[in-house]
Amino acid sequence: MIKLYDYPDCPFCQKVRVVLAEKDLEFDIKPVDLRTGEQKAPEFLKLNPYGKVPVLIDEDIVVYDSTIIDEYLDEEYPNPPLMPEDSAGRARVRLLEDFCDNSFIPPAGAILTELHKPEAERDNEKIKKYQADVNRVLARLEVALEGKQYLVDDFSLADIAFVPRVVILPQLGIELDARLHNVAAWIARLRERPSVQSLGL
Ligand SMILES: N[C@@H](CCC(=O)N[C@@H](CS)C(=O)NCC(=O)O)C(=O)O
Repeated sequence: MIKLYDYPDCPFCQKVRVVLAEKDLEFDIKPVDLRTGEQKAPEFLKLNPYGKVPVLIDEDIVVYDSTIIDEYLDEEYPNPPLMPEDSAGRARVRLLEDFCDNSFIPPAGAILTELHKPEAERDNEKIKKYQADVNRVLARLEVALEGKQYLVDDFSLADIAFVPRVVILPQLGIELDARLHNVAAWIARLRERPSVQSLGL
């Protein structure tokens, strides 16, 4: 049985859970309490020297880093495929996953960190700056989605990378710009998928 070392609110763990659900794979959740620093315990560092979740164990294979885990799962359990068949398409997926990790997840996470603080301690200027960063990413996705249902060919790991934060835009205090029709339709399409619904976001 596959084991997933997981923290419920972690967007990287959520990415992996969507892939497991898409492939209808059974797995055991091993909760790691990031608040008590369990991820830096010697036993956990043996699994992932970076001391971060997610970590996936499949029989005797230990894989960490959500993007690498998702590709591992797609190769090991190819149905349904979540990567294009051609290398150019796969490169486009990887570029978008990298863009998501570098430009989307950090400002979205920073907004949540501020919003979790008591109101008097929040830095509203910071929140506005990070919301502007998120909106810039959404504008770029609008262009990438022109004439398409999903970011690269069929539903893929590129879409999954964005799922955890794109489905909680209202919680980030972001109202989607009415001009972003492609993004709005794409989010609605993502929300229809049982794998995305299984996150309970
Ligand atoms: N690049 C990694 C990032 C994983 C990551 O940053 N996980 C966070 C939780 S969302 C973590 O474990 N943080 C604990 C720490 O850094 O101590 C991935 O994609 O899996």
